[in-house]
Amino acid sequence: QKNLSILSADQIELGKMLLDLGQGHVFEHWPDPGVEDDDKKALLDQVSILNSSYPGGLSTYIKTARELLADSKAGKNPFDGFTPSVPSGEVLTFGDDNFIQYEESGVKQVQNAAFVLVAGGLGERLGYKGIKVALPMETTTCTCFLQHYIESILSLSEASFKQAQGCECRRDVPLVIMTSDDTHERTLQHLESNSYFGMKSTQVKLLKQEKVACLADNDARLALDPNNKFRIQTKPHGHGDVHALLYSSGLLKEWKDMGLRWVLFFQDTNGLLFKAIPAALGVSAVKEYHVNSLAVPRKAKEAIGGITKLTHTDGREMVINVEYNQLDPLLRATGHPDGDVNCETGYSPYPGNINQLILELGPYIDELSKTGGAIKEFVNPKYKDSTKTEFKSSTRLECMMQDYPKTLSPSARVGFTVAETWLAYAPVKNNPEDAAKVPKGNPYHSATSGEMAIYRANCMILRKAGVKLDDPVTQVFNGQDVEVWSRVVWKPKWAVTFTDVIGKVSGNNSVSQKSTLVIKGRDIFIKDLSLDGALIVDAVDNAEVKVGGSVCNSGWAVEGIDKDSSELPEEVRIRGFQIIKTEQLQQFYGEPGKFSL
Ligand code: UGB
Repeated sequence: QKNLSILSADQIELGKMLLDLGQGHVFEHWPDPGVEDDDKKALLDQVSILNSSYPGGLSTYIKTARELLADSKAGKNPFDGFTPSVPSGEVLTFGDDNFIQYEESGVKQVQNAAFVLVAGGLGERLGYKGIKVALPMETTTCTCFLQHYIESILSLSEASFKQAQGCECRRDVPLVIMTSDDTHERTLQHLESNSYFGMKSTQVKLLKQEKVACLADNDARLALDPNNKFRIQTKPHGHGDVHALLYSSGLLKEWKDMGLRWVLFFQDTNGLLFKAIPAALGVSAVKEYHVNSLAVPRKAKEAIGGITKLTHTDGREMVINVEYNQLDPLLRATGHPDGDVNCETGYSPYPGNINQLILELGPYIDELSKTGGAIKEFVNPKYKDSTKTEFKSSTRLECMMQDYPKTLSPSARVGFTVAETWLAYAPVKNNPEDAAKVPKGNPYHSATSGEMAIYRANCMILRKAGVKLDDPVTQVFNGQDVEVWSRVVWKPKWAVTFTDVIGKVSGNNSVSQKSTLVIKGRDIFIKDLSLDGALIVDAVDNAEVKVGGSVCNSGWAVEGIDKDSSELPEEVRIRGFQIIKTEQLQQFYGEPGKFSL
């Protein structure tokens, strides 16, 4: 009461709201007016942000928190009444006719799509200090994830425009990047200092997610920062925020008015993703899926969520990701005594969620008009003891973008598309120490395995296109056994689909295991090439280059390093190897025309 005089009318309203919500403890330690007044106002400014950035405001947040905390204390099963079963979806085999047709349909749709990258996570698990999107995807060319994503979108949209020529006007395909306080400035700076990697700056929008208030106890009392009693402690709310941010930004409506039909969501460090995107988008278009999750075959009990159909006793149905630690108990509790086990394919019948979602814009807007983009949340308090009355540290509500279908009506068309893991999924999430502890045969999901997966996928694609490539050798880097294939890398402008690759590779080509092949130009045609060394070819657009004959040199080697060696940059150390460039044939064709190497 005594501090009312120093506050504005809005701040007083916010204060009253907190009192009504049973949060009086936030003000208990406030000294008399005249002492620490700026700090008091700063607290209410923070309350204002916390209130306005959450759908329904702080009152909804606290009400939901009380309900979820009570459920958690009571040990309530979130799947009570639900029976799991295997949902239906499309299983792709890279390079067969079905795959090629879906790719073609997908490319056509890219002109009608918007891309959304969720990049608010700092990647504590990876132990890398920079933002993850700036991390080199591979160290042969040192292209970072963000550059690759942007170039892939630009090349796909170019291909889409060519296919649709004559019937549609050209669009700048939008890219949204969700950032957080942890990543926003550095993401913007990375884009600006690299001229947006060739995208128009107006094509890219950054939406920053806010953190949410931490909760100190089962009564959802807001936790004050232990180092600052005038600040409410906050933590990230999870990637599920992307839906509310897209909705409140007005972008969805803008996209609808532009005539767009699809929104594609993807994560920050999966260098393979764009190899599967065209076909998955094709599946969405052909099957008219409102929601399509790109998935990979999943070994039973593997630590990624499983896409599952859940049917409730009251008739509700949904196709949804069930996190791996919940799937096994759910199956056991519903008449599957062995839980999550592999079927005759050698994989779990529940495909692995890799969190790359394709939503149809119309139904998405309809749904968000009802929910405001709020996603079903969860809470994961760490209790001090079995009485579950006190927390070890404060907790908060969290939400995941893949939980979007939870509120959809049963008539919504929710499906999935399974692509082979080697083609679609190699995230960089784990630090070297944790990766080295991964049980043999399970994926490391480290910077080491992420880079090797790119060479492997490119080699497998070239093999499918008829190129003879040596088998890989196995090497150990940072305590991880990895297959080392020839280091083949191409820019998206050279090929974004398998059809592009087939159209640019012909005759009798061979590439030895020690080789490096980097293709940077668009119209580079590989014919009768025998490569044993390093070859880097670049060309301006409209320079058509035939690459063939025998290229033999000492090449570039992959050499193990000590991860603790302080002379090397962090992005090299987390891989456990570096590329030693001894000798190469490097050609750049800078003028339009026809050339032969
Ligand atoms: N992210 C945000 O943008 N904001 C946030 O608040 C948090 C994250 P993680 P996670 O593909 O293997 C997901 O931390 O959440 C971004 C699925 O839930 O890498 O542990 C962040 O920048 C899981 O089912 O992953 O696990 C990053 O781009 C499984 O599919 C993305 O969200 C798993 O991914 C994912 O964040 C997986």
